[in-house]
Amino acid sequence: MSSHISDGETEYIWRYHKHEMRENQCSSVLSKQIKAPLHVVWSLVRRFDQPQKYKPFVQSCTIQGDNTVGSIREVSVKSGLPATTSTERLEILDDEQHIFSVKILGGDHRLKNYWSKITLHPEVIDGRSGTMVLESYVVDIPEGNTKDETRYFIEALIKCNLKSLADVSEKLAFQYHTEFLDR
Ligand code: A8S
Repeated sequence: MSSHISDGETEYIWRYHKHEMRENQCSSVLSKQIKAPLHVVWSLVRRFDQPQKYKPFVQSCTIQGDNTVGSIREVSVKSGLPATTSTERLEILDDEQHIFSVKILGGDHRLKNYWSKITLHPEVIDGRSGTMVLESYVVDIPEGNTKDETRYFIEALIKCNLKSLADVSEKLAFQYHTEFLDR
């Protein structure tokens, strides 16, 4: 977790990112500040059918369902990773409170019972509307691995996803802004 966690953030974490955890599981919470309005970031996060819009490791995605809770997606990841596919179900899509949650059901990878949650929170950054993203997960510690190794692996992937979410959102926000000025 980043070191500049404010009291407000701590409250959000407790409210939205409290996971029930079993003995053989681990979890953590990561945060990312994005210099783009919340609606721009949310437009990317909420698209359960298109994780490739910002996740750098996703090759393609096919969905069964209509992007509502209970829909299932089959994600193909790029080569070079210790997996090729992942089957995932949409658990929460809250357009009012900006909560998005996905559970991994299966796939040829080692993340069993992976459950993730993303929440967005409006924030003013340098006098402009920005967004604080919090992402948390809980997962089984794979046999033969330690808690620290599991955390390190997953946090590395989530950090890449959040960095890319920030880049894509900031680019989109800039485009909207210049289109508006050009009119
Ligand atoms: C996400 C988070 C994770 C995705 C992991 C942790 C994954 O897609 C990748 C490699 C794996 O070994 C597991 O929200 C899996 O994307 C990139 C295929 C699930």
